[in-house]
Amino acid sequence: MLNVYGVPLSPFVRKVHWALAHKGIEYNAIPTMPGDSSPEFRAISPLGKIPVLQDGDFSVPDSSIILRYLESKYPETPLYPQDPELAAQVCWLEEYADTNLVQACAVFFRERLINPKMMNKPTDEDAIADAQNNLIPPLLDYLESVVQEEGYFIGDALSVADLGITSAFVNAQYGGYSVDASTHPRLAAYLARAMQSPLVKDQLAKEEQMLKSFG
Ligand SMILES: N[C@@H](CCC(=O)N[C@@H](CS)C(=O)NCC(=O)O)C(=O)O
Repeated sequence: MLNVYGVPLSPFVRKVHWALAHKGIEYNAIPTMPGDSSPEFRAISPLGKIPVLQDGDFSVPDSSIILRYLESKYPETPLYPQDPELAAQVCWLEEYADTNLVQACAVFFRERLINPKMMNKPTDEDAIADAQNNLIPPLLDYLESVVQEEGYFIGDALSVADLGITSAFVNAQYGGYSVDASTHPRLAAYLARAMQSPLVKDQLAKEEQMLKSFG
């Protein structure tokens, strides 16, 4: 069976769990914290990052590469459109989500959950204000200009763009942030649809136990 190293509160690990669930592939989730320094983990994750996928003797890190591997190996229930332009667009949106969007969303998660409840550190309200006022608005403006009014983020089927974007916003939501429907109505409506989808609801229910441990 496949092994996925990481913890699902990581937006990148969550993407991999969602992709596997969407494709109906069973796997073992191997709890591993970011930066794990054990030689066994470093051997399969040279950058020390989660997630890593292990498939027998083969292993590969990085959520986007893992998703591409899963698509090649299990092409049923695809996560990439056939159309070349649409395929490029969903990969770009996945990249956008995995970089600047995750970074901005992570501020709320870190400052309102990880630091005060796990690291015994005070919340940095200036960092939250900076994310809210400077980091997030241009990202939301861009996403608002691309997202469809109905259905998936783009295209007519679930794609890696949906996984990346929704997963990033889950972390912001855990940190008490939500997109304002009065300024970004299409994006807010999309996120409401995505969060209510059976795949996402089912997967987030599995994270609840871990969240409760934060108190
Ligand atoms: N591009 C990578 C990013 C993975 C990543 O940054 N993971 C974080 C956890 S959310 C991590 O393991 N950080 C540990 C570190 O940077 O040492 C992916 O898509 O998997």
